[in-house]
Amino acid sequence: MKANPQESQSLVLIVDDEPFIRMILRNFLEREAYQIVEARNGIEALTMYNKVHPDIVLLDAIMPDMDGFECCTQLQILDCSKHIPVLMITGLEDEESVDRAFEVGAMDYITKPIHWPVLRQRVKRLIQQSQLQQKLEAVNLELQRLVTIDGLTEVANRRGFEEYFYQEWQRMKREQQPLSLILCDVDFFKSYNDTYGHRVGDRCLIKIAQAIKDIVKRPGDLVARYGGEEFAVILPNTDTQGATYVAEKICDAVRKLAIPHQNSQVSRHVTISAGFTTVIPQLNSDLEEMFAAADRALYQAKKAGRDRFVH
Ligand code: GH3
Ligand code: MG
Ligand code: MG
Ligand code: MG
Repeated sequence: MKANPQESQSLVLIVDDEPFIRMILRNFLEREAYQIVEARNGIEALTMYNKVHPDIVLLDAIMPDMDGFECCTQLQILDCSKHIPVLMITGLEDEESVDRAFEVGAMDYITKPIHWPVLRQRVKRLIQQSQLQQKLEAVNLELQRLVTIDGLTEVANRRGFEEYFYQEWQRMKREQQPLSLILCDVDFFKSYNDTYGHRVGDRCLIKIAQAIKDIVKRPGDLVARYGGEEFAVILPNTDTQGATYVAEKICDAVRKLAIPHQNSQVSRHVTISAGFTTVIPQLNSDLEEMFAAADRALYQAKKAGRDRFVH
């Protein structure tokens, strides 16, 4: 029974100090349509691993320079997230060696003389498991990303906002750097919905989110929709002057979208109000107080006539 086509492209790293063992393993696995690379000891194996990133490592235990146990330990350190399948193939049959092999991260263990049908199945299964594991990890990462993204506007959602705000708050506290938070709220948006309908309202929010994203582009900055028609911008390492610049540009960009709003009481177009605050987080200060300060500034902007920012 041959390996299936997907596995046939898999790359096997054979590590053994005996040329004869390497040769018979190579011959057998090449017949199974695997690609093969070889190493003569642990040190060569690590170099080769870094160079070609094989799908599986067949690892002898006793070798000069660096043995299989040490090599396996080092492989886990190199790529701890990738779950490299290491299959130990060794003459050592004692309990201690078996235990040690699994402790240092080997995924499977077979003894010499090699039972070829068993080897074939183990190699096949280990590669399949590792590929499945990698796919699951990719799906998991994507899911983690999705739960922090707002489905409508594709900026961060409230959860993404809260996680990032907390993270950057802690970082700015450690680094004693200024953190700025801008809160934006669309003016008279209830009447916008009442006038144009909820779907047009949604499209308006998408445009506003995009306009904000186009301005807030520095790596480390985050745009979020933290409420219905409320957006937040987190600006790490940004002082009052920087935040003033960004807040002004955001208000201006929304004005320039020139989205008609015939029932707005401040303009013929959709506008936003914004409030921001800048702090260097201290040990005894807390981030809810920072959020509340930005919210108070936003309220002041509303009270002062909307279509403006206050800090
Ligand atoms: P103000 O200038 O004081 O902010 O007035 P406002 O009408 O914007 O304030 P209010 O908080 O009373 O209304 C917010 C409105 O935003 C309520 C709701 O109709 C609308 N809204 C909230 N979330 C969404 C959404 O996801 N889609 C749409 N289309 N509208 C939303
Ligand atoms: Mg050996
Ligand atoms: Mg609101
Ligand atoms: Mg509003």
